[in-house]
Amino acid sequence: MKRVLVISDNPRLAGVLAQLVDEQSLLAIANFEYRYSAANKLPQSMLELGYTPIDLKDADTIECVVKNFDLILSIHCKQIFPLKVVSNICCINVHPGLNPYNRGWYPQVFSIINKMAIGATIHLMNENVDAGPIIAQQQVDINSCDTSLSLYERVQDAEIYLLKQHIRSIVNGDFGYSELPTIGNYNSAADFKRLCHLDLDAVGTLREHIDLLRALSHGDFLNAYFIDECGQKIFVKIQLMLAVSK
Ligand code: 0FX
Repeated sequence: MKRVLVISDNPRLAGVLAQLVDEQSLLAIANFEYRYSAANKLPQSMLELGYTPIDLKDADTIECVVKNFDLILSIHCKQIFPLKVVSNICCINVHPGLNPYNRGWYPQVFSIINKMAIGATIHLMNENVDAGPIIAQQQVDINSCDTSLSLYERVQDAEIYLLKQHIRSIVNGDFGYSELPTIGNYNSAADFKRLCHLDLDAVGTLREHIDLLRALSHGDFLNAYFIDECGQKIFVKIQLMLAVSK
């Protein structure tokens, strides 16, 4: 029996995985353990799914993981995997971006702005973030009325589609993969933070400005802001609505 460790901080995808393990009778070929990362400050929904915490920064934990598992599935994990883990065990990441474009932080945000392709990727993990060989990918179109939230929801739909198609072969270890065509580009948390601070004197087309605001509009998150003349921080988000044709 394969020993599989699933690490996720995303309740929607973790719920889908539980369903797939059941529907595809994966317990016949593997034992699964489920963990959320120690960086998750709001773990209630993960606890409800039966996940328990793991700290990938703890040396004893790392030793234990390397000894006890054959495969690790990272499904939106808030902690970076240590080198010792990725170099000793087969680690596979389900990522909300179309590698190698806009690897790293919140890919859909950057794709709305720089027009690089977006979608979902399942890939082998290596020492670089979102840079390992690709097992499967699905591209998602960007619509003119998308915000970060609406696009992210369709990217997650694509991740679910890929998981359904490939989970069995991944657990079995009989999947193919291909190297990245180029190393692409990478965005960090600091890059996202920089985008959020709006420059009221920025010069550009209205299209560019709308793209920036919709890229930073994601439900209730307070992302984009400017500082007014009194030094107050004012948050901004936009709503886009497709006209209903009569
Ligand atoms: O599941 P996930 O997309 O993120 C998780 C990890 O938290 C993240 O560290 C890791 N890089 C990723 C692969 O998996 O959920 P989230 O709630 O952290 O983010 C979802 C989206 O929400 C994100 O794409 C953009 C948006 N968002 C999130 C935060 C925290 C914002 O617009 N502003 C924010 O402050």
